Amino acid sequence: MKNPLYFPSSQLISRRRFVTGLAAGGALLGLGLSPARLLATTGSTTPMPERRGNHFTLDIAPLTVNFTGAMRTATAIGGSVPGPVLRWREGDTVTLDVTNRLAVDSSIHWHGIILPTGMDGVPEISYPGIRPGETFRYRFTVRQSGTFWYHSHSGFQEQTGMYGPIVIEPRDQEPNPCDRDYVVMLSDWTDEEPDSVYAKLKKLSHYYNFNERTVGDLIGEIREKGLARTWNDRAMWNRMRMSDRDLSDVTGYTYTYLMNGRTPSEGWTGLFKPGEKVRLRFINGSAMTFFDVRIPGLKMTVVAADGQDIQPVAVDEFRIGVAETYDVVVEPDDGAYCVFAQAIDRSGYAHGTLTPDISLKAEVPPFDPLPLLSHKDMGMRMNMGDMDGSMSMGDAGSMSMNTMDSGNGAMNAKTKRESAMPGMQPMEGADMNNTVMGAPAKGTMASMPSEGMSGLGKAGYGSNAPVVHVPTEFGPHVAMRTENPQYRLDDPGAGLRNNGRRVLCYADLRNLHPTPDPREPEREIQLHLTGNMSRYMWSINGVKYADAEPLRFRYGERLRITFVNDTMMNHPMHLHGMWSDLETGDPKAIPRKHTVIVQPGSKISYLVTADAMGSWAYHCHLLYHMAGMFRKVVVSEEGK
Ligand SMILES: [Cu+2]
Repeated sequence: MKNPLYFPSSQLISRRRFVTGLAAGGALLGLGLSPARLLATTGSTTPMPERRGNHFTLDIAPLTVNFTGAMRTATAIGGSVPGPVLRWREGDTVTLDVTNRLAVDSSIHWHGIILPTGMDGVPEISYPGIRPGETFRYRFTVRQSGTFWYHSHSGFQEQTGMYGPIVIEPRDQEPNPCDRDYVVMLSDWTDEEPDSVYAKLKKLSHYYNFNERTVGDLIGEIREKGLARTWNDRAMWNRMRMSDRDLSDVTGYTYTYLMNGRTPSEGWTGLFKPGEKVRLRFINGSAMTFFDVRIPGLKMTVVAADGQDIQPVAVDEFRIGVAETYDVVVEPDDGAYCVFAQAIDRSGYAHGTLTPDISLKAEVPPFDPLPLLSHKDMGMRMNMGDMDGSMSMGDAGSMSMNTMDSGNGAMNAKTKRESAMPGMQPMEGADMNNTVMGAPAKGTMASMPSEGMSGLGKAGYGSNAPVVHVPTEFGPHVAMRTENPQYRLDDPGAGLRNNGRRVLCYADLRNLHPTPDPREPEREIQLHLTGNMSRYMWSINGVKYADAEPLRFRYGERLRITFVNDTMMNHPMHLHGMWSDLETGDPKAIPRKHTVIVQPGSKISYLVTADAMGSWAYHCHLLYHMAGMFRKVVVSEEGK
């Protein structure tokens, strides 16, 4: 690929920022260097700081850090970035005294932990937050085990370092005993103030995205596809004010990606003895970054997702969305291995080394090619034969967009009427194979039993409800609406399709234990993830949080949430206080997650047992999307 990093002249980079990018690896591409030429230096093996027991004292305080060659002030919890690993035991009652030594309000949320609403740590929803100088005592009984994490739920503090891992030892026997156990926490650091990052995104949403096509790319594309088709494709993307390389809002241009707080130039190091089983607990504690993770030369057996044991599945690679966790078991033999976590937009990476010998080095692999978003990522109808998703605008037809120049009422009225059509077709599930890569794998929705094709759809198989774009979704604040969103559980996502590796996808997730609540859903709520990238406005059903009514669940009910993604980005949706039982095609082994990626232009469904009274947060976990793409959930006896 020629000149994949294109620096618009209007965005001259300062020397300092260039060094930042270099540290992140992203700028190496611009220089024509491959990260493969860098050998991972085996850094120190200083373990992550760790606290154990059932009474913890944690301070939130400023901390001077230097990740890029420049001194900056982080917001740290427990004296380090990331914060210390908190080790709890299932069944224990833990007490956590958290003192705010900042000049501003703060908070700590225990991500994925099932607890009373008052202990959840979300300002204005669970409690008032922690004022400067105050100590808040959290106290709750730990009713689960596995890998989780904690972070600030105030402003942009999470971006400045307020996050840390939680590991909960099971009360019963661990189903996958290992000889070694490491936390691998991924995160994204910027030397900029998060407020300034956000302001730049508001002003120019492409500010950090240098993956726009160059003139050279255009010439190559014309040669390959012909002028007419190239023109159609590009005209469409331009009308949408989006780019087929819009994978991340914020990139390696400003971010330095960290693994357990180590920069790419240091790397994290984990030691093992040959023959040992090593458990790696991956946690994505980033503000904005999805990572694609692999360990060249090693199969990874995924044994837990979001802290919950699953039926083991051996893969070469997995994508981890913001706030998700995956536990994998590896069995390395003699030699050093690179734990490689490249950002989804290939603008940088975090890495570590698994090695039996501190002096052994593992080579950092080159980046994978830049993923291109396809029409599939827009939820367009596709021809059966068009498996690669590349097709011209003329073929797609029914995609609806609001554009700056044609987003008028007449057009909206027309698209609204049309949009109701695809979902009305009774056999909506029947053409799901269209979007599956290659042959349908297990968990394909096409295997849905026919008796489940009426009403709400059987628990475990997803929804039969028509996709409806509600009136609030129409207007300049919503740039696009997907016309034919599909379940894409078998799709590993843009950049990971057909890459020759066995890549984890949601269809692989099967709970290790029988589905805890096998009831059928009593009702379904369809939520559309909406936005306008060019204005950097994000919302649900076209309504931002500030203008939204709470979602109301009736205590004890079993309901289904179906998300439809009417944007071009992945959104990791996080429901607090209750599990998201992801419908991956097996009602007997429904996996429980706390954070579910909704792929661009797709839909996804999960079941929720409303077993937690009170008020809860429900939001996209991309930090700069959260203000708009957020809802309060109220669980009460009456449910209204
Ligand atoms: Cu989002």
